[in-house]
Amino acid sequence: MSHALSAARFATASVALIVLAGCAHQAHDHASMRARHHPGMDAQQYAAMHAKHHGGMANQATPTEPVRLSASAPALSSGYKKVAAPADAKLYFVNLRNGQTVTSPVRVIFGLSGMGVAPAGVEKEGTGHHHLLIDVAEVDANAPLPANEQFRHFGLGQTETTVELKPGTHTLQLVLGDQNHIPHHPPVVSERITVTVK
Ligand SMILES: [Cu+2]
Repeated sequence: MSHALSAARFATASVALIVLAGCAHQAHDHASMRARHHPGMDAQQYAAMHAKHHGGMANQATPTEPVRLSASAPALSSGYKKVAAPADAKLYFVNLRNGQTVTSPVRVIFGLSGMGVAPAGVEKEGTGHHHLLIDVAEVDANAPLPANEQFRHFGLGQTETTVELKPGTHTLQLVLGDQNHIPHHPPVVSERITVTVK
């Protein structure tokens, strides 16, 4: 079916219809749809309208319960002063989202903005290294992150990895650690997501 033709014929009256028709596509390109059907609309307006018409289609996944993270203290009981993190620091999964179905081995790409990545052992303000938490429900924000199968360290400054996961559901989360693997103050953590391994 031609969207361009129907758009021309029915003009504004069929805007809702066209948007709903767009939903039928597995992957529709928002930018080109917007340009074709709503040339006067900017990306933000289009996103708002699109979200309204989809009515939750875009994200049907049940939210994942956040990790239980202890309140961060500026220093550890040993007197160790934590490395400060800017308030706008953001840690996120580049290629995974909550509710996604994946196949093992799972490639995980780490995203960080507002801070830099430095290897463990390197003391440099505004930096840290990645940790991937697998099926972890609780994190002590005032201690070095454990190093085991559930707490994976990327002390060379790696920004992606591939993990073997058994079939079923698993939670994934990223936590940034300083040169000594201690969470920053405030802690820099990603959303905790659930993925289903086929
Ligand atoms: Cu570490």
